[in-house]
Parts: sequence; C-alpha cells; structure tokens
Amino acid sequence: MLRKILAVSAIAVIASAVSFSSVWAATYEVLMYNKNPDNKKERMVFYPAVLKIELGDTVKFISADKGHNSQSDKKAIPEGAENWKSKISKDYEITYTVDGTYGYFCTPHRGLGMVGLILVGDYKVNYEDVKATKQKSKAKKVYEKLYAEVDAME
Ligand SMILES: [Cu+2]
Repeated sequence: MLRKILAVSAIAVIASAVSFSSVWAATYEVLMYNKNPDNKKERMVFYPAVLKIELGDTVKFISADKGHNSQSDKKAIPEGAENWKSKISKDYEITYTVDGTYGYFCTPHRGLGMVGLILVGDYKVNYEDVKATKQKSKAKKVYEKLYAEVDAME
C-alpha cells in the first residue's frame, strides 16, 4: 500500500512540474514605432509585425514611440481566446494560453496599416479564418504582406 501511495505521489510531482512549465516560457518584445527601423518609408509599425511563439509565451508591446497601442482584432483571434486592448503610449504584456493566429492593430493607426500577427503554437487552427477576415484600405495591404511572410515560413 505504501509503495502504491509513493507511486501516485511521484506522478503528482511530475504533473505539477509540467503545469509549471511557464517557468521556461519565453518573453518576446514587439516595439511600436512611428517608422520601421529597417525601412524608414514605412510609417506606423509593429516591429516585428509577424511573431511566432510557443503556447505559454509572453509578448511585451513596447511603447518605443508615443501614440500607439495594441488591440486584438476580435474577428481574428482563436476561439476561446481573450481580447486585449492596451492604453495608448503604455507598455503592455500578455501571455498567450490558446493556440492560434491572432490579428491585432493599433487603435488610432489601423487605417494607416499599423497591424500585426502573433502566431501561437499550433497557429494553423484558425490561420485560414484570420486570412479570410475582411480588412480595409492600408491594413488590408499590410496583412497581405504579412500572410505572404507567414506562408513563406514553412
Ligand atoms: Cu499606432
């Protein structure tokens, strides 16, 4: 009986180690810029605009230039995921706990094409749905470029 209890508690220890896997999770930065540091002609950008991470990783949106924020596109996030909206000119941190593709934008500059994609773990679960989401004007153009970047990753 004692042996059996020990065996069960060993499993419990392993299970708790797995659930604390966030200890090894990574944190990434996405900078919010008035100009793309790699191409000064591109104005109002998330940098990088496409970011691939693992489930449980954290993204910090950094207010490198003032006047920007990060807001999820509620039509372009996976089922069961939470929307976010950060304050203008403030850093913001979010940990992703649902696999999928997340479209997001800067609230004041969406029309200027300030949009981005976060790909979490098995991002393909809703990638085609996100791709099919209707976008307008400059945002549409930028998204097309970002999808091409994602498609070239495989
Ligand atoms: Cu902006």
